[in-house]
Order: sequence, then C-alpha cells, then structure tokens
Amino acid sequence: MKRQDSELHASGQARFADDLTLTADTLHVFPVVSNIAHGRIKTCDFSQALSLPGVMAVLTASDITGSNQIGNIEVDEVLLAETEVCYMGQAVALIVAESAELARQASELCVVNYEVLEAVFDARTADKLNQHIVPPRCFSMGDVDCAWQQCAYVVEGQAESGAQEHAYLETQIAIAYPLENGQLKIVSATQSPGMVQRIIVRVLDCAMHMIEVDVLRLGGAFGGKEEQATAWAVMAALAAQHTQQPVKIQLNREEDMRLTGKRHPYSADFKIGLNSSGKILAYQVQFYQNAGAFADLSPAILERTLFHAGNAYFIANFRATAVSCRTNLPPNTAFRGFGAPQAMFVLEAAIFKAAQSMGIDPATIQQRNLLQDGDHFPYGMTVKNSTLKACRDLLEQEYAISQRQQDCDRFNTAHTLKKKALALMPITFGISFTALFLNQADALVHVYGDGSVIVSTGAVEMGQGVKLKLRRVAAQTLGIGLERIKIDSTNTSRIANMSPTAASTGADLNGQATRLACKQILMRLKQIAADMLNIKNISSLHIQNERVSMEGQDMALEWCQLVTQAYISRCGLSAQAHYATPGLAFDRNSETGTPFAYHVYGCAALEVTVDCLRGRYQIDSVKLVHDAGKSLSADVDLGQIEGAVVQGLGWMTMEEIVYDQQGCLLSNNLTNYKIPDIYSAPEVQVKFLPDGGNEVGLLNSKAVGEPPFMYGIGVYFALVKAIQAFNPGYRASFSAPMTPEKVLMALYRNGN
Ligand code: LUZ
Ligand code: MOS
Repeated sequence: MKRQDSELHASGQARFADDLTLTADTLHVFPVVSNIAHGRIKTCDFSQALSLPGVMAVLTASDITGSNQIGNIEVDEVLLAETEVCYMGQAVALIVAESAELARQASELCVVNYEVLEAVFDARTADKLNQHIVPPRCFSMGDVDCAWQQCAYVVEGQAESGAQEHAYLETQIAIAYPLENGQLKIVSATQSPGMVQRIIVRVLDCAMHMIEVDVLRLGGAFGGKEEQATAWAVMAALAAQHTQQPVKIQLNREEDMRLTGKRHPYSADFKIGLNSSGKILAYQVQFYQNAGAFADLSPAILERTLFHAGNAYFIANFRATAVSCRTNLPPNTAFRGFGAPQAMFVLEAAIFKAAQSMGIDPATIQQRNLLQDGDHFPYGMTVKNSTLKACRDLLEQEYAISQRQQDCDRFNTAHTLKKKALALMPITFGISFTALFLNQADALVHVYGDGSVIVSTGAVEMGQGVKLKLRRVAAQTLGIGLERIKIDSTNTSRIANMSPTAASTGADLNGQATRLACKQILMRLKQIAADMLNIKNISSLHIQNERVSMEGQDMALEWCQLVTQAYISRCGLSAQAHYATPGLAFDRNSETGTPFAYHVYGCAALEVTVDCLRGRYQIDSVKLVHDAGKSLSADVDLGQIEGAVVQGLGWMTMEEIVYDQQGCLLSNNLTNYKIPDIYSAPEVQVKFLPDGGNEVGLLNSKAVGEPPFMYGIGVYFALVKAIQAFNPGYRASFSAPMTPEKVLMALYRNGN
C-alpha cells in the first residue's frame, strides 16, 4: 500500500498553503515584535512605517472588535501587547502592506519605547518568585516517606533536559480570504482547525458559522502547530477583516525559530530507593517546567509529565510533583511526547545513578521493574495486556543484546581512543488526550453515483500518513478498493467542533468515526441488495472485493450496480458519525482514574561509539521491538518509528537551544542549531511484536505517533557509559543534550 502523497511530494506537485495562487489584491501582514524580554510599553511611534508607500495599515489592540485574547487552557495571552511585553518576539502591532518584504521593512521602522523590567529565564528562579502558571500538582501511590527505611540503596540527584525546536519543513503560514457578509475563509497550516476557528471568532466577535478554516496538508508539525499556528491565522483574519482584502502571512525559518515556542526545558530533583536485588521500592521526583511567558498548553503538558513519571516501571511507593513556571521566553508548547520524554529522562537518570552506586548495569534494574499485568500505574489505572516483557525478551532474542554488550566490552579492552557502549530504553505511553472532552471525533462520508467515495474527518495530514490509514479503514469497511476512496481536506464547515490532530490519536479517533459512518451506508446498501436479490436476512450478505456475496457465494452484484440502484431507489448515500472513546474517566482531586484507552509498549537497544580524542561520537545502531498492535500500515508505522527515534536522538544529543542573557535566541537558524541529518542518523532496526493486537484499538491497531520518540532517551546513557569506559572518574551530570562539546569535557574531567 503506497501513500497517495508520496508521488506528489517526490514530483513537487503536492500543494501546501504557500503553493496557493494569490490574487493581485492580496496583502501581507507581519508583526511588530518586542525587542526586550520584559517591559512596560511607554510609547509607540508608527508614523515612519505608515508613511512608506504600500503600507496599508498598522493594527494595534484597539483595532480588535472582539477580545484581544488567544489563550486556550488559560485565558492569559493577548494577541497584541497592550501595556506589557513578556518575551522577546511578542507581537505589539501588525503591519499590513502590499508585499511581505514591505511589511517587514515597515515593522523595522516602528519605534516602541519600554520601561525595562526584570526578566527571568530559568524555571527554578521563577518558582522561587512564585511565578506559577497553575497550582502545582502531585501524583502519588503507596507511602514514599516510610519506604526509604526499607531500601538498601537510596540515591538522590538532579536532572535537566533542554528545549527543542520543532523544525517542521513548512514554517508557520496562514491566508485569510474575506467572503460576502463578513464571512472569512482561512487556509491555515494548523493541527487544530477547530481551535483556529474558535479563537478567530473570539477576536473578531462573530459566530462560528461565519469562519471556515481549511487545511489541505501540513509540511510537518510535531506539536508545533497544535496551539501555535493559531496566532498567525488570527493575525491574517484580523487584517482581512479590516482591509476586506485577502491577507497572507508566512514566517521565514529564522523568524519562525525566534517567534515560536519549543519543547519545554525541565529541571528536576529525584530520589530513588532500591532493595539489594535492584527492585525499586520508592521514587520521588519534583519537576520544574519552564513554561515561557504564557500558559499555552503547559498545564496539559505538565499533566502528561506526571502520567509518565513512572515510565515502564512498577514503583509501589511513588510521589511526583510538578510545577509550571512562568518565564520571559516565548511560550513553550506541545512537542511529540508532550512532557512525557522529560519525565522519562529523569527516571532513567535515577536508575542509572542507582545502578552505578550498586555496581550493576542499569539494564538489570530496568528489567527487574518492568510493568506487568495487574500492576497499578500511580494514577490508579490497572496494567492490562502489557507487552513490555515480550518486547524485552524478543529484543534479546532477535538482536542478541547480551552478546552485543560483551562485544562492546571486548572492543573497549582492545581500543584506547574509541569506546563503545550500549543502553536499553523501555517505553510505556498512554493513548488518549488527557483532557477528556477532546477524545471525540466526527466523520462525514459521501458515496457518489459512480461508486467513488469521499471522506471528511477532523484529521490533519502532516506527513504522518493518517490519510492512508483512513482510506484503508473506509475501503475495508465498505468492502471496496482503496482507489475509490478520497480523503478530503480538513474543513470546519464539513466537520464541526474538531479536536486537534494530536496526542497520537488522529487515526484512532477519526478512523473510528469513519468506520461508524461507513457502516451506516453499508447497512443501507445491504438492504438495497437484499431487495434486489429477494433475500430476507440481510445479515447473511457481505460486500467484499466490490462484490456482494451470501455465505461465501457470489451473488453477481457489483458495487457500482448496487450504488446505482440505491440512488435510483432514493436511498441516502451519505452518512455522518460521531465517536467518543469509551471508558475514560479521571478525578483531578484524587489524581486517579482511567485516563487512557490503552498503552503502547516497546523496548530499544542503542549503541554508540565515542571518539575519545575529539569528543565526537557516532550512534551506531538503534534496535527495537515495538508493539504496534495489528498495524494498519507497517510502512507508515515504520516511517513514524524511524522519524521519532531520530528526533529523540537529536533532542538528547546535538539539538541545543541557546538564549543570551537578554533572552534573545542565539540558535536561531539551522546552521547554528543542528538537527540530525542523513549522515548522523543511525541505522534504525525495527521489529514489530508479532501477533500484536489491541481489542480497544482501531481495527486492533495501536497509535504510533509519539511513543517511539522516547526510545531516543537511551542514547544519553549509552554515551555516559562510553565516556566512563575511557574516564572512569566521570560522573554523569544528567544534563541533556549531550553535545560533542560536553562529551569532550566529560572525557577529561573527574566528577561531574
Ligand atoms: N495534546 C493535548 C496532546 O491537548 N492533550 C494531550 O493529552 C496531548 N498528548 C500528547 C500530545 N498532544
Ligand atoms: Mo502533539 S505533541 O501535537 O501530539
């Protein structure tokens, strides 16, 4: 099964928002942004900008007809600053001009004077100042305080992970078209068309039916367009409302990197206690999340941090607390894994440190504590159908991990300036939005008179292959060929109240809705067939390979004939369906419940070689066993896993976000911010757990988008082990990313 988009992408024919032909009257908008991290606005002078020929307008908060507010979870973020700026890059005003270049030139000519206020860039400092986005939260199970006494080993420490740039290929973009009677159509590169619609309505003060948001496809998103595509779409909409002309905005790479938020940096304090055989008896962790200036999705991300603080392990006595800290950076946002990777890194650091003090390999502790059926997650959910041990065992069997470990040791004895090491990384990731109400989706299916089918859902295609999976679901449910199915653009006029395509749930939720809608049409068609064939019992009829059969016998009736007859018989050939994930519940007072439909499991082995003279290193291989359930497309899932692993490796190794002391982003383009390329990417060997299933999944499949990102975490610990093979005195500082620069320092330093 090939992705329909592959050929279009390869031949350059795939259309993105920037490929749309603009009419001659199209204007361009660009924000005037704060050049300080925190301050009060004293005066603004836009006269020079306005005097440039071709500059149509400078819009400020006072030009907003509705509410100057784009906050979603918290109502704390203005579209355009009124009195105060809270990060460098925050929009103060909008220039509307005849060209994109002119809008940028004009924005440079705007003079804004500030009273500079003190700025905070670090989560722990913000915490001390009580700058919290939401009240702290705590998940706990058992009795941590008592458990320490029973531990043979107790280890404490600190761990930090850095920000990460989404680096989607397609930068932020939106185009707004004024229609008759105050209506607008918005083409936006967003994961959340429903939210773009809702926020535009709030800012412009109109009804939701006046705003149509359409998304054809995105050139990548990774969470960076879940919340943060909205502001640009609202800017275009506001400018279109004012000028009654089409308005476009697209950021270039450097602007995009400067003006948008990233993965949240986290700092954490941990304490772990084990018995003498390596069983974890207690774990305590306190997370400090660097949220940036506004809430954005930070409270939800903080929540997922807590849900995954125990990763793949059963820990009877457990306490995780987390606080979201307001700093003067651009608001940090969703990024593949959504706070879970940050949590899992800390626990792996704790396990690593404990293993070192016990004189054993971390893999021994990992292995001994894997979740088993009947165990409980700290949030009360019972572990069901855990395939962790199966994945771990198959990993050993398939790739001879113990043998590889010995090979590394032998290599290290034979080489002085090159050292190899291997680390394991088991993962467990919960599937469902943790915000209960988001776990719903709709589908609209039309069967046309010629037998072709068009499917609309709320799923946004961003390269992850969701359209292929939806086609497969529709084709399989209707019993017809894939080529008959087209998945339409994601459009708020066809699908109302859509949830974002996020939380790895795009195929699950929208696929279930598609299946329900197709089933309705199928039932009607079977009735038509029964009438045509003079059969009483329609349940004995099947449509397969585009033909009607009864108890395995072909009835000489084809799909197209059947559809034609249905139309002639005035039978409806369209259906709409709604799906809501069953069985979910969570109580935020006790912090317990069943927040997830199911969990995804897997285990990876990562091998590295460090050049101990230069500090350079190579990731030799990532070998993993992944439980994808009964995959809807092994090719798509493989692509997702490979991409996620490499992205996770980048976060842990080479991707380093650097701000200067004024809060100005220094790593502001792709030459000074390094993401993995084809040369640095290792061989990723993926083995799907055979006979996988998932009774609660879409056609027994499992979500795939985010979980494999976290396999990459293992590389940090493989690197530390390799460094220690050269420099036994080195003690890991658990500060990611482990850049070649840090590796070089570590190779020649005692302690941390
Ligand atoms: N987005 C969201 C997410 O709104 N809620 C979630 O639980 C989530 N999880 C992962 C990624 N995006
Ligand atoms: Mo997301 S981090 O957009 O699932």
